[in-house]
Amino acid sequence: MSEHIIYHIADGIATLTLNRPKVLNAINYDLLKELDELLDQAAADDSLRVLILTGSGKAFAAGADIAQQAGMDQEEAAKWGRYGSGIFRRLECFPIPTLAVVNGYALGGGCEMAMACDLILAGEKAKFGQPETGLGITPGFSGTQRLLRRVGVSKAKELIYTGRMIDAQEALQIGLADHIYPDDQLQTEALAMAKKIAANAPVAVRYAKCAINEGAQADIDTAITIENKWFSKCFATQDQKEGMQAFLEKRKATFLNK
Ligand code: CO8
Repeated sequence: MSEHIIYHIADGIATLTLNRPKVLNAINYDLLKELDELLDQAAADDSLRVLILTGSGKAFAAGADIAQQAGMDQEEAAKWGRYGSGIFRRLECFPIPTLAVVNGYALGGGCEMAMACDLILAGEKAKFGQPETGLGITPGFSGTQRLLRRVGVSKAKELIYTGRMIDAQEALQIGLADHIYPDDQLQTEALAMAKKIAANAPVAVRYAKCAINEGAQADIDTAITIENKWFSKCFATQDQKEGMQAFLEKRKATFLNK
């Protein structure tokens, strides 16, 4: 039974809602542990096509729990940073697509969690930032590394040095957020996108994620070879046969996830 995260499944879409609204969903050890366990559960569920991560109340997550970190020594901080980074890396490599649905503040560890998802869909009132330098620390859940990969080195440096909070519009403009929707339509639009993804061949979607994630870490020649591996593997699936046959027969494909 989860205490800090609400887990809901419908139509092949799992929604994880961070649920510590009184502290703006601040990320503590128990919440991360629950996230890890729920990822185990979701990974074992063959019926799932998309995973959505969102927050309850007025925040996605306003960062790691400052009260829990305040008394840490260097060794404890290293351990805590590795723990969070490990779970966020797991999220980044999660086999099915992940959508961060940012309904409010995504600060510090909250922004880092959103960046570990494939796409960031923001409500109009969403606010992003890495305010850690104002607390006397650097980002510690891989934010220095993922922010620079999303927005470029100098913009990442500016945001981290100043700790400046940015609104959804600016996040979209610099490539941190991928879409903005009116706040009251955010969850509906996110579900609509998840359903669109879920309607495509599940194996092909998973392989596409593998190709992009693996290729993003490689030089272009290696990356092209990586793509060829995943592309050709699709031709060993029934869904490739079905997808192409359905096109030729002018009917809707029925994918079997194999
Ligand atoms: N941790 C703990 N509690 C928090 C956090 C947080 N990150 N954010 C908000 N809260 C609590 C507040 O203390 C407050 O509690 P209480 O009601 O008991 O006083 C409650 O949530 C509501 O917050 P506010 O009253 O402050 O709400 P406002 O609407 O006035 O302000 C803000 C909203 C601007 C979001 C403000 O709460 C804020 O600045 N929060 C902190 C943001 C921040 O600095 N985040 C970074 C945290 S550090 C981090 O994420 C590092 C990640 C890597 C860790 C690895 C280390 C090794």
